[in-house]
Amino acid sequence: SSKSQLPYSVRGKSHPNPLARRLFEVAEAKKSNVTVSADVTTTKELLDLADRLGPHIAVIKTHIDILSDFSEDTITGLKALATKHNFLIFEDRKFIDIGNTVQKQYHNGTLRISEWSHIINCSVLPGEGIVEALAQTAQAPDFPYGSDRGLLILAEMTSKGSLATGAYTSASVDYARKYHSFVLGFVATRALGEVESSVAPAEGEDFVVFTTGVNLSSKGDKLGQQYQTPQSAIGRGADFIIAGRGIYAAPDPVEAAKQYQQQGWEAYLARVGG
Ligand code: 5BU
Repeated sequence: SSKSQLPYSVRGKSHPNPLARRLFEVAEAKKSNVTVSADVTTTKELLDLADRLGPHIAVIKTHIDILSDFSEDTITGLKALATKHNFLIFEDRKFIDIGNTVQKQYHNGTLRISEWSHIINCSVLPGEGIVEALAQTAQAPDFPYGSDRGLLILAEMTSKGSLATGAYTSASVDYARKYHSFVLGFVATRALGEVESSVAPAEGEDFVVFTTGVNLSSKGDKLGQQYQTPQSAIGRGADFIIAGRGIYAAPDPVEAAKQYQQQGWEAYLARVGG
């Protein structure tokens, strides 16, 4: 956004969304804009990774449905570590269905995502109703988990041949603007301020951009993933960089997390001129 030249501390103070304020505060306090994509398959590995990497990350991104042993202990453990290390939790569930179904997938159900995940994401392929439905659930007067919940719209994807482009990406911006009290921003490969939208921006609009597919040592994988470096992602407008295998599959994940933290932070400082 046009705000991407401003320090996180400034954006955090003026942001209308309480969860965005918290996100910027966490980044500033820990000097980290790293989200680790903790794509491991057991609760023990997930909690172990979260505890070891916790000091170096702003957000942990989960795919909770890839765990072979998801249980109450997964939730309790994750929540405790998020408090211990002051990071936020982002379940990369990519909701993509009619409003009535996504409300049930988000709230209660087997995975109880609304109970423990601060940030969720959705595709706007189904149209505006998906955003409306998720906002309605999280902003209901009797929603039990308070106001620290927010949505990222999946505006672009990093995989080869992604169809999340053009009119799809424009609609992502439209719905973000229309539901800006719940939408924190986007998962995208760049800032989307210039994307054509049929909805006018609110005064002081400041969407947060998360960019996946960040890796320091690889250009991609054999299944179509395409990588860029922290410098490149942040230069294109990422506020938070998301790295998975680059960190958790490194010989020493803690050292790798520190490296992404340092490079991500330096690229951010260079962007804000500090
Ligand atoms: P990797 O190991 O850094 O390639 O993992 C990338 C993670 O980000 C993984 O959890 C994907 O599901 C996720 N991802 C992505 O790679 N590209 C996208 O466009 C989106 C999510 Br959205």
